[in-house]
Amino acid sequence: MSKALDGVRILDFTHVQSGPTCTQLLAWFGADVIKVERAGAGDITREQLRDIPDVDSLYFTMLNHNKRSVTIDTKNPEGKQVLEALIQKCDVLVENFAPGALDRMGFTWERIQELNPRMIVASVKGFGPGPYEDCKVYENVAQCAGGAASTTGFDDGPPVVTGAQIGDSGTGLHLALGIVTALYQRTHSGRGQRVLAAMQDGVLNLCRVKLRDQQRLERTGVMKEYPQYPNGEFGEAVPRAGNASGGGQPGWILKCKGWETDPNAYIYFITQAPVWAKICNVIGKEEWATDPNYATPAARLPHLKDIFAEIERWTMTKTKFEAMQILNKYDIPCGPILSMKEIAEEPSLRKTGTIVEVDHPTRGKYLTVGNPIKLSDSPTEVTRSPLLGEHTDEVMAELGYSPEQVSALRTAGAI
Ligand code: CAO
Repeated sequence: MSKALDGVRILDFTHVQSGPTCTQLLAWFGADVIKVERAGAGDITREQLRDIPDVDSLYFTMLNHNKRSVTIDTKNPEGKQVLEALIQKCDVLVENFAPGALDRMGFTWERIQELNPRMIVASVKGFGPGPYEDCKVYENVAQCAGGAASTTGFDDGPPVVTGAQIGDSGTGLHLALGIVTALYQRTHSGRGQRVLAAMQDGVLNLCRVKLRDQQRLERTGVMKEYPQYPNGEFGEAVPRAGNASGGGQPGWILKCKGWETDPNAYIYFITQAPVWAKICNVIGKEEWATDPNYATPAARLPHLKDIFAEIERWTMTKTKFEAMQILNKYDIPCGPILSMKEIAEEPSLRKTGTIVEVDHPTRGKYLTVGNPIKLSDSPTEVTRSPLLGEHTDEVMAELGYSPEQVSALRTAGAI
């Protein structure tokens, strides 16, 4: 079956996490992704957090599926020529080097345009234009600068970063959308363009509701769905909301049976207004359904802490899965806190290809997260990440280099 991005060639100049997430998605949609790596070393993540000596790390293998790898020294004059040939042949160049690195290599936007006016040049940077534009940035820096950390955690503790890689993988996703949008525009404009996804912007986009709350706070001085209400103080900025779900549907994480020994024996429980009477029935507080202090969402807001304490008395008598089963019968929104172990072993995620087992020549079998976006006409088949330089000869031949030329370039250290 054909793939959505069949025929699209990507010159993948990405490393670490943000850029590789983006190009991996494009590869899963069918693009031919040619990853250019530094000869001898490659993407630094190949050797980071290794669990098997001398074998590409899971960090690398899980971010670089379905790609080809070529090694080119882009600071070597002959290596530069190979890169120029690739620029002429590809549709998109994706990079996430530190600011200015591509220019220092000699590949300014103007130079790339000269080589290939249809080329789309897509970049992840830490910050957009402004005071921090020259800074190098990693995941947690972006979470802090994008507003996530100041709004995550509990009121009486420090800012907290989240396990979800919203700075790296989140920005990679944003960039992928920018690239396919630019490819679409090129179908009628005939021109390439630059696509920039700054990590601070990507995180802030995902924290949109917190900027909403900042303005609500400034107008009213209080936000009733926050745990700071009714007893705590609100300051000038959006506070950390703990596990509150916000919106009109208050929620919290509650202990379940076994919580004393299992750090994940918890459930997320939402007191959705339309099912309030059912919640009261399930937890044995039928009187709350008609009590004016509890019957309406507005009346409940000052009592949320007590309400969740009461619900927790019930959830603590059930495992998280038993509680899920009972609550779902009544359409009460809730979700178990799943550990990574439970997720890895979940048969339904294996069935949909969201968790995939991949075989690798030096590592053997390992689990990875497959394509989370399912297209009915463009199925994803996850194939292993390439070994360093595995496809150099193949790609050089496609670029028109003879075996003798390839061998000479190798001797010169260009590839
Ligand atoms: N051949 C020769 N040189 C190469 C090369 C190749 N194939 N590929 C890269 N290089 C060179 C670059 O030209 C650059 O050289 P100069 O500094 O002399 O210009 C150098 O390698 C290193 O690039 P870098 O500065 O991007 O790498 P770093 O490890 O110092 O920084 C990072 C890493 C991630 C902080 C930085 O790349 C960055 O800020 N990127 C943008 C934001 C981003 O994506 N962050 C997320 C990272 S995932 O957590």
